[in-house]
Order: sequence, then C-alpha cells, then structure tokens
Amino acid sequence: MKPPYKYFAATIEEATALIRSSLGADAMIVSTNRVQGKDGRLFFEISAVPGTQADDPVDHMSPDALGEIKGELVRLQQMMTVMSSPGVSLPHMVKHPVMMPVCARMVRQGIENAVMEKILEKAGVLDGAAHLSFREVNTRVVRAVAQMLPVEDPFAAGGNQQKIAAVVGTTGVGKTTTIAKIAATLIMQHQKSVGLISIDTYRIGAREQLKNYADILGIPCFQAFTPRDLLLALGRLKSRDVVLIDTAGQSQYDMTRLEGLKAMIGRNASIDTHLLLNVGASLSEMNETVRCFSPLSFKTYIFTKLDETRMMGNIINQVVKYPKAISYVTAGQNVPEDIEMANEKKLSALLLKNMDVTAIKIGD
Ligand SMILES: Nc1nc2c(ncn2[C@@H]2O[C@H](COP(=O)(O)OP(=O)(O)OP(=O)(O)O)[C@@H](O)[C@H]2O)c(=O)[nH]1
Ligand SMILES: [Mg+2]
Repeated sequence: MKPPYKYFAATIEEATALIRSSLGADAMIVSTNRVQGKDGRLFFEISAVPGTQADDPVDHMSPDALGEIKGELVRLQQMMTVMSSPGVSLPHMVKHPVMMPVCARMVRQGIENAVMEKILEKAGVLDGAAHLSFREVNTRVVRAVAQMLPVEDPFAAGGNQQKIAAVVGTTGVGKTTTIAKIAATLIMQHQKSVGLISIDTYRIGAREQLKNYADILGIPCFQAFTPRDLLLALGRLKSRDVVLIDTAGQSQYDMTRLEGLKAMIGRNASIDTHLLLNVGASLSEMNETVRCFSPLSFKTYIFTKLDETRMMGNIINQVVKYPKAISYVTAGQNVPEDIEMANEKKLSALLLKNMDVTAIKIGD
C-alpha cells in the first residue's frame, strides 16, 4: 500500500497514537474525516504520511554517492576561498585543480599572493603539476614552506663563549614572559647557568616582574638604567653561560626611546638582539615594527601569541619580506611550558596541515 495511509479511530487522540506508533513521531496528517459506521457510530478516518525525513532522497543514496557529493562540496568551498582572496591568480589553479586544497589552506592562513606564488614555485608545482596527486602536491608544498622558514638556535653550543641576548619589541608583545620561558628552558633542559638584566627603566614594577621569575628560578637579576650600569651588570654576570636582557616595551613610533635603547644595547657587539612580533598583528604593523627596530640589527624573530590567532600566514609573509631566522615561537601564558624552539617542519605543519597550536610545548 502506498502513502498516504488511512487510520480509523474513535477519537483524534487515539488516531494520533496509532499513527505515531506505526509511522513514527514525525509523521504528518494530510486529511481528517468524520465518518459514520454501519452501526451508526461516528469515527475518524485520518490519512497520514511518514515524516519528511523518511522521504528524504539522501536516505536512498549509497555511501559512495554521498561521499562524492561531499567531496564536490569541499572542492567548491576551496575554490570559493581561493577566488574570494583578492589578487590570487587563478589561471594555474584552474589548469591544475590538484593545487586547490593546499592553496585554499594558504589563503585561509593569510599567506599573501606573492608569497604563495613563491612557495608554489619552490615546490615545483607551478608548471607540470597535472601528473601529481593531491597528496604529492601537498607534500611538496609543505616541504617548500619548511625550506623557506630559516630557524636558528641563539644558544646553540658554540664553544664556551658566553651568549648575551636582548629581547626587544612593542609594548605587551610578551618580552618579559618570553625571557622567563627561555631562562627556564635553558636551565631545565640544557643545564645552562643564566643571569637576567632588566633595562626596562620606564615602568615601575617592570623589574619586579622579571625579579619574580628570577627568584622562582633561583638566578640573579640586575637592573640597568644607563649603558654604564649595563656594563657593570654584565661584568657581575660574566661567569654565566647565558645572560638575558629584558627591555622596555617600545612604541615603534617613539623614536627618542628607540634611540635610548640603541644607545644601551645597539653598540655592544657581544649582545645579540631578538625581535618579538605578535603573530596576530597585521603585516603592515609588523613591517613598521621591523623598520623601526632594524637600527638595532636584530638577529632573529620570536613570534608570540600563536595561540591567539588562527591565521599564522604572517610568519612566512614576514620572513619572505624581511629575511631573518626564527628562533622561538610562543603559544600561551604558561611559564615555562608555552614556548618552543622554532622548528621549520612543525611551523610548516602548523601553517598547512591544521596542526594544533597546543602542540607547542617545551620538551616536544
Ligand atoms: N596568549 C598568550 N599570551 C602571552 C604570550 N606571551 C605573553 N603573553 C601575555 O601577554 C601579556 C604581556 O606579556 P609581557 O611578557 O608582560 O609583555 P612585555 O612585552 O614584557 O610587556 P611590556 O614590558 O609592558 O612591554 C601577559 O599577560 C602575558 O601573559 C603568548 O604566547 N600567548
Ligand atoms: Mg616587560
């Protein structure tokens, strides 16, 4: 018998219960009639059909067909992501659709078009990608990104020479926290002796913040107001393997303070400077910061707050624009856990394989 199905009952309630038990809770009543039976009694004649879901054409589809439709939807979504990105050059993508998934991921991470072209070129997929599979294209691109992200350990063993490192960057980017994380890592994992110096002379409490970390780690911490103070403090920390220098947060537009910082650390050839950049900042902000701090001839980038953004493309955008090695990345407020020595393979995976940022923990 085809729907609608007919039900007979003395009351509407009785009929509804009957329908519900035989057609399910989402059955729909299509008509109701009152009819007189042979014995003269009145009863209800109700027609009903199963719920819409039961009639959904998707229900009759094979898992294969469903998978195909899903794949098609994903491809459409990827194509829309790529197309909605201003300036993305489509011709080779249309020619080689195998590049679509990885390109969509790069667009979602905010990797600039020009940088994307460079990556695809380095990966060797700009021309002749037709014979490659999605997986091969992906592998090549992931490898190319890793090759384009130079990394450097500022404290790598290099004889017994003392390493002195200053961190600089805009206000609140994470300098003091990062110093504490680096100090803890060096002490706990590399058995180094560490000393700290604060030249944050602008803010009351700035030294206390660093001093608290120093006390927890059981290491010395000095404050320096002038280049002479700094030399004295460095002298007192001469026996330490590593000296880390915390600096005041600088507005990149405050040239007087930047000059002051340069006078303090810029002229001392034994001090390596590392620039912190918040990965969530816009590329133009990053460029402006880099431009203003470049008189300090910083040696590496430290990207901070990876946990606060889903778009990390600016890491590679910045490195391509102004090449410097990356020494560390930080991803959270926990001291010392949320820091990791930069690793090009992990960074590439973070950018292209949707790797979880919580994978960034010391000791990994
Ligand atoms: N989510 C997140 N927060 C961070 C990270 N690094 C530092 N912070 C937080 O950012 C805030 C500022 O950190 P600080 O280390 O005081 O920054 P700073 O650069 O020394 O600041 P100033 O000395 O004022 O210029 C603190 O609340 C930190 O806990 C990180 O990787 N992720
Ligand atoms: Mg600070």
